[in-house]
Amino acid sequence: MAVGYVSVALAVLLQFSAWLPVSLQCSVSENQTGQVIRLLNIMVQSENSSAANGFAPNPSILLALRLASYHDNATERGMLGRLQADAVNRVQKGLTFSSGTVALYCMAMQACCADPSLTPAPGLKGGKKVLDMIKLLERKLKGEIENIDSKHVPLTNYYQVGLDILALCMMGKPVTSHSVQRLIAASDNGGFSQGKSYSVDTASIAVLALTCMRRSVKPHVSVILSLKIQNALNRLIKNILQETKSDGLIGNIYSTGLAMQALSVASTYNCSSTFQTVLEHVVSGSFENPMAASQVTPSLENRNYLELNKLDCKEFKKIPAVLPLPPAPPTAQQGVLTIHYTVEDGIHNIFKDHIDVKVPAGSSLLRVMEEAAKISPAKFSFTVVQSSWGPFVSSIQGLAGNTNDQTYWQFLSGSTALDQGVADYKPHDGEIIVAKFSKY
Ligand code: B12
Repeated sequence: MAVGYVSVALAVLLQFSAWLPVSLQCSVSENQTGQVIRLLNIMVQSENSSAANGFAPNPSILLALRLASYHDNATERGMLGRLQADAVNRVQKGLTFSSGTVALYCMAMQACCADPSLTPAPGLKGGKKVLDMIKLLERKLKGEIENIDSKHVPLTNYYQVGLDILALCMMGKPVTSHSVQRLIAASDNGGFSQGKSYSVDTASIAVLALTCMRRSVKPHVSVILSLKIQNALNRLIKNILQETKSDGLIGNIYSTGLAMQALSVASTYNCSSTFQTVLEHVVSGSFENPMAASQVTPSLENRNYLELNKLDCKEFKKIPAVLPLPPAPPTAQQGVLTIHYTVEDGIHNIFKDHIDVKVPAGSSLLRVMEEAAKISPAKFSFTVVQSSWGPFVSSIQGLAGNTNDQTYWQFLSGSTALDQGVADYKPHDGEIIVAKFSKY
């Protein structure tokens, strides 16, 4: 009886709360649209400059631009053409093309209403006029799954396996139940963790992929698979929600956008405090990195990757004129900063070197590392590889991270892992920065 009263009271409360304006704020209101436009401009400007420099476009950015309600037609069209040309070039020359990159290329093409299986390829070997990106993605996913079967780890990572399944499913292509079950098994057996922390980003992509699969698998054809997918989704949603912080962020600020997409398609959650905190971060400049902007923008307008094949490619609402960005606020610290920088082999414990570095206020961690390398190259020289997020530190003191061994250079402030890369993170005076060779 008591339970009955409680549930009636709860039902009334839930109905009532639906009328409270605060619970409705899960996407930008009219007077907040400027923040979305600012992020769109950051992405458009970065793409225009990479086009001018002959760099390949970023498919995550094209995806985000296509999902937005405002558009820059010329940039999007130009990006699609360059994306198609880059895919053909990579295949022709046998350049690196990871499975997740192929998946993002396919999703971006699809969002532009271009069929990825008919990618124009004028100079392809064998007289073929088109490149079939879907077949390529199927082969890439097969490679990932075979590696999991034989070596218990994907060729890349489970974030990319999730992207592969999501892209194939969004293109209406069958995904083997074995592949889906490999993703589910990883989600249950710690495959989504990086070191000590749970990757909300990976879990969110898996939720989007599995939600797409759940919608496409006919329950009467495969009752068991449908049930397995639904149960996995329930567990993933629970895990993601468990990572919610007191300010509403889920994981960290850079995973929250993807988490919002996942939660909005697969469950009901109180999005308002999450949304408000994300918006505050947009205002305070946490998303100046165009890749970060691309992953958060869809959720600011309550959009998600499962909508990418429903977009209208004719109707464009132009992005209002580029608003002049306000000048960057003056950095609180002026003058010179001292950073205590340590480089440590945390796996074989062979070396641990320390240096105090002086840099001008407002310098990035990359600048600190460059200064350290100038002073003592034998101990602090390092290499980077460029990625969609900026420079990724691949080796320090000649010791390089490796996907097979699951090793990498992790960056910490004291004992807390940084949530930005070395080019974006700006250390403060007296900060202890540790680069630690670690396992993930
Ligand atoms: C997998 C992963 C890793 C793996 C990559 C190796 C592997 N096994 O593939 C490992 C564990 C090594 C890693 C390391 C780091 N990561 Co990481 N990573 C991811 C994750 C979950 C997926 C990346 C991916 O495969 N994308 C898909 C493919 C197709 O795109 P891609 O651009 O080709 O992917 C490559 C790059 O993204 C690169 N990479 C991965 N992480 C980072 C971080 C930075 C700053 C850079 C420049 C490059 C980079 O490795 C990918 C595989 O080759 C993303 C989540 C996300 N939301 O994007 C976080 C993510 C990109 N990482 C992040 C961070 C902060 C880091 C670290 C700086 C953490 C730290 N404190 O040390 C380090 C990088 C330090 C360094 N050496 O420079 C943040 C970046 C946020 C930001 N604003 O910059 C993200 C968004 C996670 C988060 N929510 O905090 N990462």
